[in-house]
Amino acid sequence: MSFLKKLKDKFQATDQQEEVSDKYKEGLSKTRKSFSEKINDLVARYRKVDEDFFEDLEEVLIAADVGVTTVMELIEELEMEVKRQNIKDTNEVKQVISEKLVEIYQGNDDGSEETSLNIQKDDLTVILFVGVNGVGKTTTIGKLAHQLKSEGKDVLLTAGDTFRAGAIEQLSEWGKRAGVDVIKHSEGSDPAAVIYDGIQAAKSRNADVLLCDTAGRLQNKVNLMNELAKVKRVIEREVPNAPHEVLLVLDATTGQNALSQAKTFSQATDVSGIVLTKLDGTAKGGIVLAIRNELGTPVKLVGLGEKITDLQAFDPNAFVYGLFADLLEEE
Ligand SMILES: Nc1nc2c(ncn2[C@@H]2O[C@H](COP(=O)(O)OP(=O)(O)OP(=O)(O)O)[C@@H](O)[C@H]2O)c(=O)[nH]1
Ligand SMILES: [Mg+2]
Repeated sequence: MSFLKKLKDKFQATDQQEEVSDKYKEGLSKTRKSFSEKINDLVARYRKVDEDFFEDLEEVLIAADVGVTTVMELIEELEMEVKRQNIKDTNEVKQVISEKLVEIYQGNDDGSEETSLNIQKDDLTVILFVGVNGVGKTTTIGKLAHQLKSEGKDVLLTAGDTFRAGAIEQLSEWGKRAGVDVIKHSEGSDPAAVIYDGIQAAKSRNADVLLCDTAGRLQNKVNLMNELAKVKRVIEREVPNAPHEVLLVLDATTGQNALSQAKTFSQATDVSGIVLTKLDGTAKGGIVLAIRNELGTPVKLVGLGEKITDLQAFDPNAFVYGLFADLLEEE
């Protein structure tokens, strides 16, 4: 059975799986449309798999923001695989591309272990969200709070962005929507002190998860990085082995710029995972692969829309299925 057919079967096996793949399909519709149009166009133009075909394929992948380094690797592997399987027909290459995309993402293991959030079973889990302004930190916290709460977890939020006017209010609004409490101080107060209070509140209430919002912009970048380091030290001091996750939020619509943000933040703080937001807003969803492959940091969550339910645990298979779903219908 072909790889894509296997994916299709997997995502139609249960209602739950189908719901996940529908979310991905919907969120990735812009990328899929542009991607499958181009791939179909390629396959129609080239009957034979030759060097020119690969050159054009390279361009399609680069245009989808897969990232030059990743594309080079991918093309090289595709060429080898095509030779190994003695593939002549360009139509058959679609299968190999989809298979290799999942492989590139997962490396050698099945990848499921490292994409899941490090949530403690019996103790408090502290998750710190970092990222430049406007990428979707606060929104993601609201969505995740909703998700964790619906799994029966006791969730608390803390408003560590005391810099931007309206930031505390915005988090409070998300707290209301998700039905969870928010620990906050007034605008302009010390973020580390708010986070400290959040931790004490979480401990005294026996909360399961504390989600910490932070500012995306301060007077300058050095201040921001220093502040994040300070906040992190407070968390480390107050809760053993915390923060359990430092999630760097990146906006998929900013393309390769997201990669350079990731490098800056990784230098200042140990980023344990990436949240890639606004995948629904771009035709260049290939950035997921570039991030995974070039930074080596796992993408743990993806934002596929603005609604409270539009956050998904990252699943490379669902992602690739979301990209190729149209090509599959035509077979
Ligand atoms: N389409 C779409 N929009 C999103 C997604 N995630 C966040 N947004 C939007 O992005 C905008 C910025 O989101 P915020 O959550 O305020 O971003 P932030 O990182 O907290 O920004 P600062 O507080 O300024 O640092 C909002 O309009 C959100 O609705 C997503 O997955 N898809
Ligand atoms: Mg915010």
